[in-house]
Amino acid sequence: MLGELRRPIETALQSACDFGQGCPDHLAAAMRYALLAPGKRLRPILVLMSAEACSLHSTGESIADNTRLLNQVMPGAVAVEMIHAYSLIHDDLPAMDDDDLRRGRPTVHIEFDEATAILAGDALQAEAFQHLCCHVSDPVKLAAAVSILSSAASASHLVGGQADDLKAENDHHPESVRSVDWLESIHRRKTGALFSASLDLGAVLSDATGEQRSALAGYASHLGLAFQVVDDYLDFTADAAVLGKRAGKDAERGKLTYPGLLGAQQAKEKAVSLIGSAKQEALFFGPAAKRLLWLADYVLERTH
Ligand code: GRG
Repeated sequence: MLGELRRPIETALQSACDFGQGCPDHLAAAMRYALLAPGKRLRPILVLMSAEACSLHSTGESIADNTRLLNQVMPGAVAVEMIHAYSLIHDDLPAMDDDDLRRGRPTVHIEFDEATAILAGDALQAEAFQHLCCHVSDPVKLAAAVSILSSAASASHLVGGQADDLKAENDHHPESVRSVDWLESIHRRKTGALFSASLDLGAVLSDATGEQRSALAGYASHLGLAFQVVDDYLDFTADAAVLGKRAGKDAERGKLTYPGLLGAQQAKEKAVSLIGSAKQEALFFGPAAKRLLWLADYVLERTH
C-alpha cells in the first residue's frame, strides 16, 4: 500500500540532492546521507495521500498513476522530508538526545563530525523552502505552502516543542510539568505539527476545498498524537538490548512519556482511541478515504 507512493518519493528525494555549486562536497555528502537514509517517509506519504483523498473525492482521480497530480504535490513531500531530516540530525546531537544510531546507521555527527551535522541540519532547513520556491510555480499555492511549513517548523511548533521537551528533562520534572496535558502540548508541537503540515500541504497543492482541508486537519491532529503515543509505547516496551539503547536511556533520564505517566496499558488504549477518532474524521472522504484509513491502522500497529 505504501510502496507505490514511496517509490516516486525516493526518486524525488534523490533528484533534490543537487545542492548547488557553492555547496562544499563534505556538507553535501552529510545532507545526502541524512536525507536519503532509509526512513519510513511517513510525512511525504501523508502529502501524497492527502492530495489523493481530495482528488479522488472531487474528481475520482487516484495519484499513483496521475503524473500531473504527483508533480503538483511532490515539492511539498520533498520539503517536509527535508525539515524532518534536519530535525532528526539536530535531535541526535550531543547537546540534545546524544544518539549514535538513526535509521540503522551512525548518526550524522558520528559519521561526519558535530559541526558538519549542525550545518547539514541548518542547510536542509533552508533547502526545504528553496525547493518549494523553485518547484511550485503558482504564487498563491507557493505562499500557502511556505506559510504552512514555516509555521510547523517554527518556535511555537517543532522547535518550541523540542525546547520544552529538553527543558522538562533537564528540570527533572517538577510537579508543574508532570501532566498528560503538558506532554500532549509538547508532542502536538514537536511531532504533530509536521504531520498536520504534511496533510495540509497535500491539500493546498492539489486545490482542496475548505471542507476537505478541515477534515484533513481533524484527521492529522489525532493521527500525529497517536503516532507519538505509539512511539513512546514502543520505546517503553522495547527490549533495550535488542532494539537499541533508547528505552534504557529514556527511563534512565526520567524522560516524560505517555507510558511513564499513564502506564503501558492506558497509553495503548489512548493510541487506539486517537486512531479511532482519526478514522472517524477520514470518513468525510467516503471511499476516497481508503488509504487514510489504512495508514491510521499502520500507525497503530507499527513495530518500529
Ligand atoms: C531538533 C528542532 C528539533 C526538533 C527535533 C523530530 C524531533 C524534534 C525529535 C525526534 C525525536 C523522536 C524520536 C521523536 C519521536 C517521534 C518521531 C519524530 C520519530 C521519528 O520519526 P519517524 O519514526 O522517523 O517517522 P523515520 O526515520 O522513519 O523518518
